Amino acid sequence: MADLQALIFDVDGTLADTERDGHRVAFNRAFAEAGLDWDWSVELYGHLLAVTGGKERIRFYLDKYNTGFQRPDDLDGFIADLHRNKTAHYMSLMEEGAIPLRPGVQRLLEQARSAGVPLAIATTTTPENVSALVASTLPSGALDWFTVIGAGDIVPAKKPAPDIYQWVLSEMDLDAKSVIAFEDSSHGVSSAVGAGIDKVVVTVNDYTREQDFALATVVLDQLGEASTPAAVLDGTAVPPDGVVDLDYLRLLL
Ligand code: XBP
Ligand code: MG
Repeated sequence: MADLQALIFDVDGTLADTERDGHRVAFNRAFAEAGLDWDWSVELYGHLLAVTGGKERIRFYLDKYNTGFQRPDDLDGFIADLHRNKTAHYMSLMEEGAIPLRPGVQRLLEQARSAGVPLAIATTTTPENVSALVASTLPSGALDWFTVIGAGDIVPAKKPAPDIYQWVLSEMDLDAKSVIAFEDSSHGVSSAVGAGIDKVVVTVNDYTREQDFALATVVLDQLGEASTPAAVLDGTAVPPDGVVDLDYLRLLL
């Protein structure tokens, strides 16, 4: 059994349910401010999540769902401006405390810190968004709980490509077989597994529940607290009392 060297967390959908009431709302506010009549409904946004990365998602929307839009000559610049404004709106939403952490997240982060197990982040979202979420949900200075934060355009290819997990593993000089990744989506699992991580704990949400998680180690509805125990949706490793803790994770490894 390898020694557990780090826990690597995805952000959107895993640390917090940020997509529907955070990112989606921020995109729509940026569109309205730019005078665009685009409105990403809860349902449409579920389809748009097929592509990770906000700039990439806007382009996908134009290619697939809004082909009649008269594109400006500098489409890249247009999308970059829209996305910059979307990030500002997202950060404001986080400052207002719009989205809490998912059950069990803070408990597990704190347990790992106490036990000296390093924490890291591997996400496709913009780095400022990670800082804003952490600042609005965890104690002051909690960004420093994470040894490495891999986010956004730091790698050229976003999930499901393995690049962001490879980057985090390389920055921390870690063997992929000695870490556990936490994800909410099949793209995230593909990214982690592609980087050689074969222990991936999935906590699903409403957008990802029906996805294919054949490559995940275990699929849960949440990390669990004593008062709200986690349910196993797929896999044989049942967390004792429905609470994902370090003992359980070490057994997975
Ligand atoms: C999250 C994403 C992100 C956010 C939007 O995927 O795809 O793009 O939706 O953030 P994952 P930005 O949880 O797999 O990392 O607009 O900052 O890209
Ligand atoms: Mg995610």
